[in-house]
Amino acid sequence: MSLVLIAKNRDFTSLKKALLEKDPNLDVEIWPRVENKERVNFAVCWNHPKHVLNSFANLRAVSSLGAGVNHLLNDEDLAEDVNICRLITGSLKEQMAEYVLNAINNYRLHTITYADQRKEVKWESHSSIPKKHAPVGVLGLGEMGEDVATLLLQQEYIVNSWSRTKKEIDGLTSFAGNEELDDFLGQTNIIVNLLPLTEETEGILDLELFKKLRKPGYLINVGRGSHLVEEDLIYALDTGHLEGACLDVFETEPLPENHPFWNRKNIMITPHIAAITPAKEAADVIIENYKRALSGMELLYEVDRNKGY
Ligand code: NDP
Ligand code: OXD
Repeated sequence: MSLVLIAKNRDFTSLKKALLEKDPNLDVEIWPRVENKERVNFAVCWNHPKHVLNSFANLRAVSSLGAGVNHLLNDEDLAEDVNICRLITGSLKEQMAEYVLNAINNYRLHTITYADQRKEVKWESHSSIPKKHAPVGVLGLGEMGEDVATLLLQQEYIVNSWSRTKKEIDGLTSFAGNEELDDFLGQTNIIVNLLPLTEETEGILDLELFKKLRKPGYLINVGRGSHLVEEDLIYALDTGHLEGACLDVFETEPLPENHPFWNRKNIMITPHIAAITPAKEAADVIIENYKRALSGMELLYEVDRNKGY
């Protein structure tokens, strides 16, 4: 029995070390150096290459190295009876909440504008946007979205959320389903995308959606690049439907050097770092799920293939 770590261009040294520190008897291999593929029962994947998973005939479960599983659900080679799970840790949620709060504060307090002005030796003040004039709308109130909303509520923001099912959190206004999306947008200035990428949510961040936001609108995309229609963002910024955006995820990563987003002062860009899975915490969840997979138990954060997340 063995566990394999699979990714393109990723150094797994610290994760392997953390796994072996927790359980020295574990048999951990790093793809592509897998001695005996027949022995592999569990895989941990991030941006794995095509057709690699069907080379493991005795695979029982696959874990994402993060919260998103679109890369696994889109893998047509993954057999129906292989269970899929996500990797959620406390620190992942905390980092995400801090990232979003920071992005909102940068926007409200014009931090990026002042950094740009410094380069131009320009002394000019801008009024900050009061919290009460900037209701935040969180698209997707799952593991990440809930922590983001909770931190923003603690910071006395007005917070709305949109999900498939209604949520009950003190102080939060919850909207659910397609029929309530327009109401949610109409009460939101700063929109934070934390939806999973599914057939239903792909391309959801488009011009139609931006037009329905309260003005001034601001976008924070920490979900996936394919949630956003990139040319619609440019158009929305040029026509005043949005004032700016903070993007952590992109259709193509790394963002190509000649991409138009790089030249936009009102687009803040980070290289997919909003929340990074820490090796030690990841090792705890991976080992627990490896044991569960071997004994046929339900996995932690198991994905419902029918729902698509
Ligand atoms: P969850 O699966 O825990 O939550 C998903 C949320 O989206 C749920 O509230 C769900 O509703 C809602 N949702 C799903 N489909 C729809 C739909 N069609 N209409 C309305 N609501 C919908 O996901 P996580 O919070 O763990 O993560 C969300 C995404 O964030 C990940 O898939 C990943 O892409 C991204 N991510 C990005 C990171 C980064 O570093 N940039 C780090 C971590 C995650 P309901 O609650 O009703 O089921
Ligand atoms: C994740 C991510 O899904 O980092 O965890 O994007």
